[in-house]
Amino acid sequence: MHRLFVAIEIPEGVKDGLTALCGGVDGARWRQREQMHLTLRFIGEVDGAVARDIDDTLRGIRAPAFSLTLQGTGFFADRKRARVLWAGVREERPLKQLHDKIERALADIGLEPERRRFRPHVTLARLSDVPRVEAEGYAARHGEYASGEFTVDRFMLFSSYLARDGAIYTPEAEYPLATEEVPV
Ligand code: 3AM
Repeated sequence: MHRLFVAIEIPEGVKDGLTALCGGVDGARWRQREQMHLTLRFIGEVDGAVARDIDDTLRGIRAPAFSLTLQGTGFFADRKRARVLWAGVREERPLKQLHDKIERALADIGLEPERRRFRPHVTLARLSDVPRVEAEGYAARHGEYASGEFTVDRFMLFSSYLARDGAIYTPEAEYPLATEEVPV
């Protein structure tokens, strides 16, 4: 079985800025640079035949390259506890369009639809037992964060291996996005 997800890689220079955001909250398990990415679609455990179907259908996606800027920080929380600290994105539309194409391609091969709304973010930390107010303070302190603009000219299929001291993410396949106008 393979535990798979679709994501965009973060350039090393942008990771420098993200790494600088990783500190100052007790109870945060900060992401290592090699764990940083922007998830487009979590797939989960599939067998080898389904993994090959996934690769085929993702390879058939035609979508344009686009520019992306990370901006701001925030958190996901339940009622009392914050669970995840993240960096956000400035302009969600191109990501959502790519996400929707991926969702349709996966539905075409029979995968269950993702019911949760897509909220693009780069996870910076997972939290255990951190009160909401701590995360609110963190997000307020780093509200001015913005990366430089970078080009997204491919997306990736990753596998995730849950090791004892954190997840190991391995790129399994890459899918180019079109960087030139297609003549009509
Ligand atoms: O990239 P981030 O950190 O946003 O939280 C997991 C991680 O997201 C998420 O998939 C990414 C790669 O592991 N993930 C793990 N299990 C999940 C699930 N059951 C999940 N997302 C949705 N449903």
